[in-house]
Amino acid sequence: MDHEADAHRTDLMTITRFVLNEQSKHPESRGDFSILLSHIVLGCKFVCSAVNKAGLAKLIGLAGETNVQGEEQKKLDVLSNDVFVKALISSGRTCILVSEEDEEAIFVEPSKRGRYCVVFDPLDGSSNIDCGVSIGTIFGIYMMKDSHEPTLDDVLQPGNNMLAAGYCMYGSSCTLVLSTGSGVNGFTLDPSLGEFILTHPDIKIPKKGKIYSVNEGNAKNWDGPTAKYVEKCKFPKDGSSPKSLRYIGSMVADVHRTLLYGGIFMYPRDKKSPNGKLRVLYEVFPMSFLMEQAGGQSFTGKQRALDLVPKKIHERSPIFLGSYDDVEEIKALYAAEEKKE
Ligand code: AFP
Repeated sequence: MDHEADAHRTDLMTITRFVLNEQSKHPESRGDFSILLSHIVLGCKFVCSAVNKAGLAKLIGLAGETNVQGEEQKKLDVLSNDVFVKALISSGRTCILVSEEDEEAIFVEPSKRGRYCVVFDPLDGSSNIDCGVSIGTIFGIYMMKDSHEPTLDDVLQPGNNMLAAGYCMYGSSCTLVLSTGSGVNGFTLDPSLGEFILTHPDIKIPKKGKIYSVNEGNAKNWDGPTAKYVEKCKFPKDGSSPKSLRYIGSMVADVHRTLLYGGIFMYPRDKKSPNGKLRVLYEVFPMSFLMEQAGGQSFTGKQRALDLVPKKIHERSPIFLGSYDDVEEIKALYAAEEKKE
């Protein structure tokens, strides 16, 4: 009998225990962040359960509304947004919420207000719901610097100022990946316990990967550096093997694979979309934060993604993120292009 393995199996590191351990490293902490996180975790569990029941509960289908990006909203989007907004406000720890589903930022009423600003996409990849492909929730957390009346400027901060970021993937299992600024850890929901258990401690992205991930259907409109990079992936001239292409079209799933296996995920600008497609505050920043914390990089085609200062809450940006060496290559191609201009 393997007593050591048994001891390990019975000594479960739940996300609550993990966060409390982290909190104890900061004696000045009042536990506000742990409370906020427990409300986010509750939202993720609720959405996970709703996603799993979607077909049965006839939740799939259009809710008849259109979101701020002009996309038709599914019932699950509406539901997930409601759940997260309510969970975040009821935590008593938030002051401003920015959701992909709401055109305007939500300013929490003073009696329920706390110090944190949360930016989130409650159900990213929603066009994949009907065919059962992995989808997810993405979130980023900022803290108000002082106790002034909250304004939009409190969320229009560079990603570098984020305190924490994460995503929850609703796939073959429900996985929550989190960084509070000292590494990245992954937790898997044990449905029988209803608890997220630490299953992927201290995730580090491989320095170089064998996979590139991009919507090649947009290739005819790409700029020079993106086209050159993808050409190099397919027809390397240095004797190395071509890279494999994997693209799900659901950012959480594509980024999760990139984080675990290495490689690069790209949503570049193109002639039709000069700013790409993905949203700075609740897609680009949280994923870039996680990538850097795992030892990778994130680049917009012009600068380090986390240095961007958004001017609008639903702003978009091109993005290249993943293994350090792979992002270095795309950076070199953009630098060469800039020299020519
Ligand atoms: P949906 O929420 O409309 O499915 O969009 C998902 C997404 O925002 C992101 O999760 C994907 O990485 C990206 O869009 C896929 O976009 P393309 O369909 O243009 O490749």
